[in-house]
Amino acid sequence: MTATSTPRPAIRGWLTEADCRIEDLRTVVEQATDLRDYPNADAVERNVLIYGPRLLQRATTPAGRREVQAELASALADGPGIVVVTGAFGDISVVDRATAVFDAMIAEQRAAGAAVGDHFAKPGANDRVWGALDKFAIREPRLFADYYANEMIALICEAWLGPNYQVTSQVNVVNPGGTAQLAHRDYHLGFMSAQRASSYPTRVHRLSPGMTLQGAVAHCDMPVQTGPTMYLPHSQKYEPGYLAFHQPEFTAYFDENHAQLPLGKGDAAFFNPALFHAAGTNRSDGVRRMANLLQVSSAFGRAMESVDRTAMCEALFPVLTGLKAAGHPERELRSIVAASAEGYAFPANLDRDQPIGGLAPQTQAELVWRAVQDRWDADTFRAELHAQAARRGTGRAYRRLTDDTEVFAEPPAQIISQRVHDPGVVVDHEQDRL
Ligand SMILES: O=C(O)CCC(=O)C(=O)O
Ligand SMILES: [Fe+2]
Repeated sequence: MTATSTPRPAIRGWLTEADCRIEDLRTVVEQATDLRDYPNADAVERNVLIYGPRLLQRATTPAGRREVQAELASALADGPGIVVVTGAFGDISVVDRATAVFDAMIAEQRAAGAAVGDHFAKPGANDRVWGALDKFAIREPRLFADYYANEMIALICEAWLGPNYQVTSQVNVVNPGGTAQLAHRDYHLGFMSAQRASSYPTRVHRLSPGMTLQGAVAHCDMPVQTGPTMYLPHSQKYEPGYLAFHQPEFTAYFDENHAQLPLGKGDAAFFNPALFHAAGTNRSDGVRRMANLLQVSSAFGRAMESVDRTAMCEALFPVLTGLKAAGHPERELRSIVAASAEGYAFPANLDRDQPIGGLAPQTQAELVWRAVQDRWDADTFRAELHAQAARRGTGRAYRRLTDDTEVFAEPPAQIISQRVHDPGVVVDHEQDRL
């Protein structure tokens, strides 16, 4: 792989809509992706890099893992901005069973008459499950664990975002007859009007794509007539793109020049959120085109969706202890924890959660991991988990959570030591319950 060291042009304060020129986009995107720059890729199709299970074999040593991660990150930043991973899910039955769970959620949404809105599609074109990460974990923790034990997801999330990334998931079903979305970029700056995006300085336009990674897992075979996602390779490098994608001239260019690759069930695509893309039109005869969209956020960023990670950890704990007892590989267990627990210590309430003996308070993921390793019983884990969540909360949330008698039934060591740090906060409860 050739390292590109071309200096980027100096950052000019703010972008305006007048900076959006179609010739500049053409210069950026009308280039060929060269397979020789990506030694771990299997092919280039329509300018998109195709990887396969060989990637994981190469990643079994720490040095090999870093090598493939560096290649993936380079493909996402400086290359086409999109990689397809064939066979990302080796066990298709896991995908099928997850599909059944998502279908049940959609049926319930419909039965409840919930109007599930969408951002880039016409009303009725598709079915959407927002917040599908915690809904899935709480409903089917064992299956969730099988799904998110996936090492390919962990490999690429870590490649782009580093550790402690925050997974969120939104299921998107394009129904037969559903028409294509408009070309767009994704969260953060893609989820606002051009006018609003132009109020953020240029350096923030460069920052936004580094804060999330987009993924899509195919839950059915997706030949082109079913409307797999359309992409404009290399478009993530077009600087005014967050303003440009709203303009009809750019939409027209996308419509004429996009790549649309068929996917097999269990394949996945991962792309830079600044890549121009859109769900396709479903011209099939009855295939409900389902993708599980993974929007994964940096530990340092704000994710688009709020996720009840405490409830997820509670639901997943017995599953994790069971898998550990059955001798499951540690890397898979770590992938499950990474996809569910909060991995970052901040924002913290440092009055209550003082990082004594370190730089940061214990994270939720560290707590889960310790509990699994040390075989805590479920009650102890639950009490510690909620006590930690309460400490992170605001004063009012802390009081509300600690009012829960169950949390206080067996006060764990950390709650007691917490009183030493900040006795005032819970003194009433101490009298009542201890
Ligand atoms: O479902 C797809 O193919 C992509 C959907 C998408 O890009 C979005 O909803 O932001
Ligand atoms: Fe999108």
